[in-house]
Amino acid sequence: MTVRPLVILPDTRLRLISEPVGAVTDEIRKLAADMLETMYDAPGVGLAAIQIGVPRRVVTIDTSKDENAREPRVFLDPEIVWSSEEKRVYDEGCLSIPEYYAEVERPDRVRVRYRDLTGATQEIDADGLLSTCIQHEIDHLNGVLFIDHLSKLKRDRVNKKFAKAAKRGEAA
Ligand code: K1U
Ligand code: ZN
Repeated sequence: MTVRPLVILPDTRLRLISEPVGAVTDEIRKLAADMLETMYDAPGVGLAAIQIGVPRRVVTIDTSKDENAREPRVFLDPEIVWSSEEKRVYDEGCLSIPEYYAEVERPDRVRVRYRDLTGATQEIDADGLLSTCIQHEIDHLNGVLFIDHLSKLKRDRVNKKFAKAAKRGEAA
């Protein structure tokens, strides 16, 4: 397993719509393993393949609190099939927008259909951090970033800060 470099704002690859996985090949299994390694190394609780520059619909998540009891999850071609009317606000971060956090409102609970690494179709009912995280990751698969849920003023500020840092070749 390999830790791969993260794609950082303003890299335009973050705006790509990722392609469906299709058949679960060794390449997809290696991609998922590298994503988990990269996510744990960051550290983060989720990762979408485009965040390591691969435009495929693969997501990894581990929202367990205990580092010694990891619960790695891999979602292939995930789709939200139901969302609750109730909303929840969470102070979100993003490994592609380092050290910036902001409150985002999303559905409190979602049901997600996906395929696992055996190719079997599964459904999961998610609440709490898992719900927030999987919605954030599915947004990445569609070229959407959490800053897109903020006011234009806040989003412009973040985009400017990261564009400036990239120009100087620095971290924002
Ligand atoms: O997709 C990403 O950029 C990963 C992101 C997922 C996420 C976090 C919080 C709310 C929604 C989505 C992160 O993992 S940011 C880092 C983070 O939250 C964290 C890092 C270390 C320990 C615990 C959390
Ligand atoms: Zn993110």
